[in-house]
Formats: sequence, C-alpha cells, structure tokens
Amino acid sequence: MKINVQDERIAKRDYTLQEMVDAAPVRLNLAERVPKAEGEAFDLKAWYRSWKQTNGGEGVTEPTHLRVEAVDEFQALMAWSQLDQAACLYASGGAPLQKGYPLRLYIPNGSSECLNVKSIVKLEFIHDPSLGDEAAYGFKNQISAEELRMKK
Ligand SMILES: Nc1nc2c(c(=O)[nH]1)N[C@H]1C(S)=C(S)[C@@H](COP(=O)(O)O)O[C@H]1N2
Ligand SMILES: [Mo]
Repeated sequence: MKINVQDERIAKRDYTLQEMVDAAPVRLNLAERVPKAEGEAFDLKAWYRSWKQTNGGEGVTEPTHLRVEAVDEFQALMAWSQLDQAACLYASGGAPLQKGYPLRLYIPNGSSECLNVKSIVKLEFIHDPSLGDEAAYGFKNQISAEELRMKK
C-alpha cells in the first residue's frame, strides 16, 4: 500500500511506508506526546521540512493546512498552526499497526480526537489561507468539499 504525498508547489509522489519512515528526521515514542497512546512515531512537521528540501522546495513557504485521507475515505482538514506536536504513528512494538495501518496521525492537544485519522493513504500539504482555522473531518462521499471546509 502506497502513501501519496503532495504539495501543489513542490511535488506529488507515492511512497511505501518504509520510505516514509526512513526519511523521517525526528522519531519518537508516541507516549512522549500522547500519554494514553504508545508506539513508534515520527514528527510530522520535521518530516515535511525534510521532504521539501529533498524535492527542491527550499524556497516554498510553510503550508497553511494539511488534509489527510484514509483507506476508508475518512478525511480531515486542519490548520498548520495546530500541528506543532503532530506525529505519525507507524509501528507498535516493532510491528506494523494492527489498527490504523499503514499510518495514523495524532494531534496532541488538537481540537478533537476525531482528527487522529487512521489508515492514512494521502497527505496533502495546502497553501490556502482562505480555508481558515477551523478543523473539519468526515467521510469523503458524505460531505461536499464546501461542507468539509465549514464543518466544525
Ligand atoms: N480512517 C479513519 N480514521 C478515523 C476515523 C474513521 O472513521 N476512519 N474516525 C475518527 C474519529 S471520529 C475518532 S473519535 C477516532 C477514534 O479513534 P479510536 O478508534 O482509536 O477510538 O478516530 C478517528 N480516525
Ligand atoms: Mo470522533
């Protein structure tokens, strides 16, 4: 299963989970940031910054939002400012995730646990201040793009 990463100003590429993990500059035990959780994770913003460099995006400004999409078409949109402590869980006890494979996002102190999207297959880094600060989530086929933006 591949994970699609895109930033409209930089690149759009598919990665294996192993490639994603190998490229992560900051790895941690999720419990350091989410006391009730545990497992091997990497810091999201550090990952993005490294990816940006590797793909010739040095001059590109930080995104305004992240949109993630899961295998079951659940998706979430959130402001970049909410993501300082965000981490991607990729393994537990050295084994692939039983719940949330291949990748699960955790946003410590986020506006909602609903944003901890499981089974992520797409990470989209967005540059669009008009999307606002309010996070949104839901199933892709049940809400329009406009509603996704507006939903609280
Ligand atoms: N892929 C996917 N991720 C998801 C969801 C979902 O339906 N699909 N539900 C979200 C919601 S609404 C919540 S409250 C949490 C629940 O996390 P849990 O299964 O660890 O209790 O996962 C979030 N991540
Ligand atoms: Mo939820």
